[in-house]
Amino acid sequence: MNNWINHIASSRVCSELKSQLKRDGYVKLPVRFPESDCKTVRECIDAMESGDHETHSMESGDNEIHYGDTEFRVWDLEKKQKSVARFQSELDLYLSTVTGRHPKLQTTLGIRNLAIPGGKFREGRWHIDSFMPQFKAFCFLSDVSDRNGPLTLILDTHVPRFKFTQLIRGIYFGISDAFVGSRRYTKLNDNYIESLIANGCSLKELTCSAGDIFIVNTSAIHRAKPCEHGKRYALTSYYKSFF
Ligand SMILES: O=C(O)CCC(=O)C(=O)O
Ligand SMILES: [Fe+2]
Repeated sequence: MNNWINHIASSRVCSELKSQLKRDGYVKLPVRFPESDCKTVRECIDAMESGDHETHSMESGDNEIHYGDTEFRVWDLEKKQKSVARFQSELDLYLSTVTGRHPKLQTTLGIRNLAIPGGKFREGRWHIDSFMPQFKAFCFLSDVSDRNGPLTLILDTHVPRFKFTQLIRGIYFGISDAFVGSRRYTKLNDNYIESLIANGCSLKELTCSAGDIFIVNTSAIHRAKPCEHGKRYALTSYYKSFF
């Protein structure tokens, strides 16, 4: 066990974490997932992808592949892999202590991104997960540089004023959503993102070391930056609203 609970020092730390999340739309936790566990889970995700489920006592199914073969996703990993189950119960306990609430986990996604073939699959990645605040924990299982696909946020796009302005401009929802069967905000136009940047919005790439954990309000505009080199592995914990 990592005994993260011992790290929850004071109510001062808890309120700093909460106010950073509110202000910036993300916060890095002062606890980490140990490297030996990161390695076990990386190997597990690789084994799932190659169909070697027996070795890692995994079930098949629940897997997805996107962007050619470069993004592999496995859902409900907390139900299938012991280190992930332990990670998730410690994280839940940690977050309930920090927030004073009981964040309800929906699922833990394991994800692996490989370098994209030259020029392909770069566009159409920016989105928000929901209009209302939504919180996810991202635990990166490998070092993340600006070249292997950092989670990237557009700062200050989680604040209500920004969101309502985009709502009124018809950026997030459109009448056609009803016919198309998906919301406009699930795929934002790359030219729109460029116009935000030209108007002074800043990007924040969450580069980090293996084992680092972030809580992110994914109602901010974000994407996984296309991976140019190497690989990136992460666990993503989906929560019902908290904080
Ligand atoms: O994997 C990532 O870096 C981000 C993916 C994403 O958009 C999400 O989990 O909401
Ligand atoms: Fe997302």
